[in-house]
Amino acid sequence: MKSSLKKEKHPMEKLLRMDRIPHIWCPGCGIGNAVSAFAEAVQKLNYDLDELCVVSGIGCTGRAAGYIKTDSFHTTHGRGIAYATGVKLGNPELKVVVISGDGDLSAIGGNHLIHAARRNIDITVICVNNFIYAMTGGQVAPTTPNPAYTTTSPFGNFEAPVNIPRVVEAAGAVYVARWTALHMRRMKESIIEALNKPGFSFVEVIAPCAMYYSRINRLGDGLNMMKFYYDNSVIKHGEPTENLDIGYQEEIIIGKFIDRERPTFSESLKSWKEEHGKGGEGDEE
Ligand SMILES: Cc1ncc(C[n+]2csc(CCOP(=O)(O)OP(=O)(O)O)c2C)c(N)n1
Ligand code: SF4
Repeated sequence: MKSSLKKEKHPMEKLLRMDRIPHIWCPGCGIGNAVSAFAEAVQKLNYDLDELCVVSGIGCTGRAAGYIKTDSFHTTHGRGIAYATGVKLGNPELKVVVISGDGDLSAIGGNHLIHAARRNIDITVICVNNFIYAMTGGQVAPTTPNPAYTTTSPFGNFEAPVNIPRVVEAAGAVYVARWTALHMRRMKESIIEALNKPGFSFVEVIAPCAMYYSRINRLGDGLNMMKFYYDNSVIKHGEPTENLDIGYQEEIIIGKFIDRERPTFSESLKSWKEEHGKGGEGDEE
């Protein structure tokens, strides 16, 4: 007997590598929301997919590049931004986006994060911050609040957590925003703004790791955590980034904090060349 079930098309089929679905992410994980918001932003902007490149490092979030149907790179741990910089300089016409985790971007990749923002490389970084190294079993991360429990902080974390928006602002990012994984519409709009912004743009997404962070801290399932983050966040556009520290189960300030102009790396390079010639002052041409 023929099945009467109609095979429904996935609404994002054009943007996702459907042959890789089902994805690896746990039920209740917040990474999918960030990827959905990104896909919706790309759909809304109507990009030609040949003009877009997505780069990720390693980690659960780092798998994002593998599911998006553009040219993409799943790179080494912490090196997504370095690869993205290379891609952008090799083909300045491309829109280059990095989607990766807080550990990947702010720990092992922290140096690249700072210097890409300083140079104002024209890329957009979407950082899924779940306060933990999830893929490797829930170790403490630079973002872990005090005194959260992790597999490597069994008595609670006492190290001062990094405030990533503050770091990227101080380094020179031209666009900095933060949302929670349930702020789907605002997250999408923010990603659109970031993609449209010439220079280094950064969107942080506060998301649950339902598997490790929530279990060891007895915070319920992923949906409980997402709802908690949503209900306990307050939108404060333009808030100074020094006020954006995140405490353990405390209020989270979200919004658009930085939207400013600086010459991009390519613009600076072009004007330098115009002023100094091909090889700078010592050029003997
Ligand atoms: C050079 C190197 N060091 C360590 C690892 C192990 N490793 C893989 S993913 C990861 C952390 C990922 O954490 P995060 O970026 O926060 O991503 P999440 O899994 O939480 O999304 C680590 C330490 C690695 N793959 N390569
Ligand atoms: S381990 Fe955590 S971060 Fe990784 S897919 Fe599962 S819920 Fe998401």
